[in-house]
Formats: sequence, structure tokens, C-alpha cells
Amino acid sequence: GGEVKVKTPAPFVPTKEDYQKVYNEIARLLVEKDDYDDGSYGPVLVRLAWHASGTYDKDTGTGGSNGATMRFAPESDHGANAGLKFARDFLEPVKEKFPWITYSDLWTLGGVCAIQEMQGPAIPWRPGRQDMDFSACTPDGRLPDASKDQKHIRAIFGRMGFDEREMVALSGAHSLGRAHTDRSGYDGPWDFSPTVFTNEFFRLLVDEKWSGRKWNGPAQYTDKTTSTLMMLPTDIALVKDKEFKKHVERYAKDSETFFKEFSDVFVKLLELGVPFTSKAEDRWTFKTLE
Ligand code: ZEM
Repeated sequence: GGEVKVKTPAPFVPTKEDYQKVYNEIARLLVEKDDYDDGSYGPVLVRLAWHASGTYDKDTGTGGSNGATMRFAPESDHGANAGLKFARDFLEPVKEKFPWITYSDLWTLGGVCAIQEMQGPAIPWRPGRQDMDFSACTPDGRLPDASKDQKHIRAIFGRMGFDEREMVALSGAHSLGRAHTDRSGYDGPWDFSPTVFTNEFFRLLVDEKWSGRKWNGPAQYTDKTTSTLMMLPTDIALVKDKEFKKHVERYAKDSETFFKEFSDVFVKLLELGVPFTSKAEDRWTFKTLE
């Protein structure tokens, strides 16, 4: 037999240490590039990870973080994704430095890193997402609309497969960041520490008096004490609705429980629709920079 065996080089299989290097680079850039918004790209990175994942539809198995299809139109131009180019561009030099990571793994790892570096809970994570082309873009309208009520929240997050407790826990991410008039039309931060992950969003929802803001923009709420904070109609729906409110009160009282339940549901969000070959026990927890 004149068979010729050609030796192909072994493929590079990145280890936990390799992904920790990616994590460290994102964390380093978060410190270095502090001339943005309230001093951190962290919140917008969390929003990118969420919008990449929150397109999931459990009935068709479409959408979710697998694919990173927000790189392409029409998904990049969906109104809900306005401003997320800042987050994608922030991560581009990381992709250049570690070209072996997929965008879909990088965007979710960016969210994990941002939460941990902003003093949030540990978020166990595993790789395995594959990038897809524009033909896998999801239709517009899969992400929540802030002008709506509790029925809409249940419909949108129910489609992703979440229960009521998980819907409220996820909403606690609004302790981070702010709304921008040139992105969503809304304006302002939810709390006094928009670059630190806390349960403050829930405490303010319960303790503060919120009334409709008088301005030319879309209907939103403002706090009585300082008139500098804001809540979206969907945020206020969490205390208008009896079932949601139970969890809001639980998280307002008990930060540790919020951190634990948020971590569990954020892990679930980032894995929606991803065809992993690894097992859930194989998730890694990365070390923070400090
Ligand atoms: Zn948000 N979100 N979100 N969110 N969000 C904004 C900002 C941020 C809703 C929503 O319409 C808006 C979740 C759920 C829901 C973050 C994380 C998560 C903004 C402001 C709006 C309008 C955007 C702007 O103008 O820049 C609605 C209606 C939601 C559910 C009903 C979930 C779940 C999240 C993560 C787990 C974060 C971190 C921000 C801040 C972004 C930034 O740039 O500061």
C-alpha cells in the first residue's frame, strides 16, 4: 500500500489558563479605559452579553449567544442594540490579541469579567460557542421594550425559558450603568453607584418614592429625594406586580441571596441555545484582577 500519511499539526485547544489570560486582558482594559461614561465600560459590556443572549426562543431553538450575529445588519441596527457598538469595539483589540476565541465566547466572557470586576458575584463560565454569519440574525422585537408592563416582561422572558423569580433576579443588573438619550431615548442612572454591582436597584425600588418625570422624552420615573435617578416603566412594573414584588423585597433585604440567584440565572442566560459538548460541571470560575 502506497499510503502517504501526512502529519497535520495538532489543533490548539485552549485551556482554562488561556481563557484566564483573555479575562485578564479585558479586566486590564476596563481599568485602563476609564474615560467613558461613569468611568467604566463594565455596564455596557454586561448589556452586550445580555442582548447577545436574550434573543433566544425556546420553541424554535433560535437566537441566544451562539453565533454573535449582532456583528451584522440587520441585528446590529435593531433599536434595542443602539450603543452596543461601544462594547463590541472595546472588545476588538482583545479578539486581535487572542484570535482563537470566538466572538460569541468573547462577548459572554466580557459580561462575566465586567460583573466580577465591578464587585459582583462569581459567574461560572465555559467556552463552546461558534460564530455564525448574518443569515442566523434574529428578527427584531425579541428583546424587551421598556415602555411596556408586567405582561410583556412575562412574555419576553418566558419565551427564553425563565420563571418569575429569575426574571426579577436578572432585572437587578440595572444596578449598573445608565440610559442614554441618544441610544434608548431614556435618561439617567438607576442608582448612586452605577459601576458597582449591588442590590441597590431593589432597595431603591422599595424605599424610594417614584413619580413620572416631566420632560419631553419617553415616559420614565424619577426619585423624590434627589430627582437624579430613574426607573423605566418595566422596572416599576416589578413593584406593581404582586408576584414580582415578593422577589424585589427579598433581594432588597438580602444582598447575599440576590448575588447567588443572580449568578445562577446569568449563567443560564449566557448558555441559552448553546450546543455545548462539555458538561455543566466543567464550568470555570475565573480569578478577579485584584
Ligand atoms: Zn437593561 N436596559 N433592560 N437589562 N441594561 C438599559 C440599560 C442596561 C431593559 C431596557 O429597556 C434597558 C436587562 C433587562 C432590561 C442592562 C442590563 C440588563 C437601557 C438603557 C434600557 C432602555 C440603554 C441606553 O440608553 O444606553 C428592559 C426593558 C429590560 C427588561 C424588562 C437585563 C436582564 C440585563 C442584564 C442581565 C445594563 C447593564 C444596562 C446599562 C448599559 C449602559 O450602557 O450603561
